[in-house]
Amino acid sequence: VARERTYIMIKPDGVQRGLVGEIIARFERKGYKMAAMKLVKPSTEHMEEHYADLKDKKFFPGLIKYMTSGPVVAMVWVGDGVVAGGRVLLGATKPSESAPGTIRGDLCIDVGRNVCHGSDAVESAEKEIAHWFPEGVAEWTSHSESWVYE
Ligand code: DAT
Ligand code: MG
Repeated sequence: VARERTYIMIKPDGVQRGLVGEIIARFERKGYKMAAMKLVKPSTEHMEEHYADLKDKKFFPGLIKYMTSGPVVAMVWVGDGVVAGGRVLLGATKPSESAPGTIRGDLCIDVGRNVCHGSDAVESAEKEIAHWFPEGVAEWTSHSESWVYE
């Protein structure tokens, strides 16, 4: 399994509901390494670009309105297989289908308020990281490295 980076974003409902620490804690305790984090209130244009693949969906206008309704926490996490592994921590898109124990399964009810985003592939992750962190991300070695990986 290759070392990867993924883009994780706590959505405005996650910030408003005080779930920032809870969500970050789940990525930390899994063993993933944080490489970037910032609180931002994104513009409509910036969010439309992030979700460009969904622009023809009927829920797109509502999605953009929701996602620009308050600040989000933008993050980059690093680890072996972190793109798929991050999606496992998130759970299924629809909270009604997300397993208990996952972020969405435990913390939300409505697909239109599903608290957290995670990239769906290595390629989209790299695109999203460039979109949200044009300034680049931190390079650092975690002291846990040899305790998380063989
Ligand atoms: P995911 O966020 O799991 O990658 P996605 O990329 O298909 O899912 O959709 C992006 C977001 O759009 C999703 O987190 C919530 C919203 N969304 C998806 N399907 C929806 C639907 N049927 N009704 C309302 N919002 C929806
Ligand atoms: Mg998606």
